[in-house]
Amino acid sequence: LKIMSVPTKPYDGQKPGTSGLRKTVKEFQKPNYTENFIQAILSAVASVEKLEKSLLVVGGDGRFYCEDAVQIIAKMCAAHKVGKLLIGQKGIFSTPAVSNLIRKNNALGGIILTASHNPGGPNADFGIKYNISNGGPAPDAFTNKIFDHTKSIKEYLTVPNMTINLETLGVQKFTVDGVPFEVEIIDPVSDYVALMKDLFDFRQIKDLISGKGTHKKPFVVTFDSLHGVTGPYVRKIFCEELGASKENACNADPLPDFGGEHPDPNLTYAHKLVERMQKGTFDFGAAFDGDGDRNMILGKNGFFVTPSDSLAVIGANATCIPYFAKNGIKGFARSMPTAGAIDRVAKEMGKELFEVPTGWKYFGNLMDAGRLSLCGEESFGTGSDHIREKDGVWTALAWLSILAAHPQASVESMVTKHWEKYGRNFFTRYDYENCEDAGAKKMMDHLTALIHDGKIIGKEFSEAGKTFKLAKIDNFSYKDPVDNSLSENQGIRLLFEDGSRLVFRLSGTGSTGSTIRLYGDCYEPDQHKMKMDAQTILKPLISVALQVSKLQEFTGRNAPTVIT
Ligand code: VG1
Ligand code: CO
Repeated sequence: LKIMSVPTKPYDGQKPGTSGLRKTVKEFQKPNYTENFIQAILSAVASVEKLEKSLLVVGGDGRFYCEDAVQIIAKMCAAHKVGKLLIGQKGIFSTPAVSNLIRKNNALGGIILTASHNPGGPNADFGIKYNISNGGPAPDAFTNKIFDHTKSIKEYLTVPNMTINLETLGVQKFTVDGVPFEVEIIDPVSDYVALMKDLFDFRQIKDLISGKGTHKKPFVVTFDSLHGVTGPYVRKIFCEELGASKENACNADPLPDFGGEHPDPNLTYAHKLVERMQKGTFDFGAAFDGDGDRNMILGKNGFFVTPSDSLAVIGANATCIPYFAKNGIKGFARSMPTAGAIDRVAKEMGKELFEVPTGWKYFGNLMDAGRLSLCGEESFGTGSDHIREKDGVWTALAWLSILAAHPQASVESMVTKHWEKYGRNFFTRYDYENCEDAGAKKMMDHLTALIHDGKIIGKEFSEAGKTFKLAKIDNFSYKDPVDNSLSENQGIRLLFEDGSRLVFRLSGTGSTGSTIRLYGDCYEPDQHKMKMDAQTILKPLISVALQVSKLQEFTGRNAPTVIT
């Protein structure tokens, strides 16, 4: 086989966002579009590390175009004299599985093919993301390097006549310009299952599900994989290993278009699970996103656990999880817009608490430095330092471990007891998807002007009988305590005197237009208000947000696309 250099020209807009490059499939199918971006990744890697003879992990969530992309990547890696690729059968790996495999095999890195919770199919989205040797998403400094390469690219290297067989497990050997190149196709599930068995006590969870001993009756669990990548992981772990019934693993066959829906585990897009739970026959329900790093946890009758609360409950009960019981908790972290429920747990336990920008890449350094064990984001992401990605299936196992250690407890009782002890952080997020770029930018510029002007500080806003006095307004910036790198402009924050917060930022994961995210949260110690609806509690605060930002005026939107 021979290496070939193919001349090419830069494409605009190949800037990796919050989690890699996400565009429409049609965009990735443009001549050389995918090749350009892969070349930029490989050039960026080669500029800091030895790519020759290295090991890389490659796989994705099974969405449309995954297999084509794997073939392109294999040809190009061979041309760059990479030693070996570890690829999931049919090109499939969940994002957490890739993170694990990079770490387990001391790989140089991995290329993950996913647009996560975005829809898939020929008319929907695709994405490519590079993860570094710690198993986590490449940090900003590295993705900026990739972006620089996309802007100056003139050629890419490939081995046009090489095709790999993605079906058959085992090693395939090639010789490229006299140099050996190897591909190994592996079962996407087994290494991940082994890891979970290390972290959790499967016996204990199995007893909970079957209703053995102190549990007295079976704890009925159900899962919705939304036709994303987690289906095979759910079947193996929850059904085969832990005894959950097969019918209760729903939508567990990965489909290239996710059945035409959004593989996004929230109340809007996973409404079928919500409805199933509302029937009252299940004790526990969990849904996962396309690439398996997000989760939604529900209790009996559809009791919804806000991700910010889920993180706090897991934190407060961490010793129920063997991994934490053994290693201890080094520290906690959350992304800035995530409500501060975990902060109260950290304080009580005397642990460090970090507030980082949105996106999982900011947690990696803290974990590598041994300062962070458990972290999460409001966007249905929870995880620990067992890998360097958030992990949906892990979160469901964490919840089941905690429930197994509390016989007769329910998801709801765990959460309400938590509120009784710590008070409740109410949280909501309004997403205005696919707004016109110009309008969204004008709104952010308007808010930025308010920061510079400063006159708004001290101003009182009254809505629906509540008054909020603005204490501070800024654009969040984060200095990484490990490498001192600075990440600026991570979201405009309005902090009020009573502790309520509003955050505005533009999404970095959409494929077209601008998505505005508006986050609101407040803290409520009053026991009488514990069980109130978050939307009711936060309505006045959101009204203030709309008033201050002039969102409706700038975008023409009267209502959000999604509320979580
Ligand atoms: C969103 C979420 C963020 C998450 C990111 C990747 O980013 O808000 O919390 O880390 O998606 O998740 P943004 O920039 O659109 O707000 V995933 O499951 O798409 O890898
Ligand atoms: Co995801």
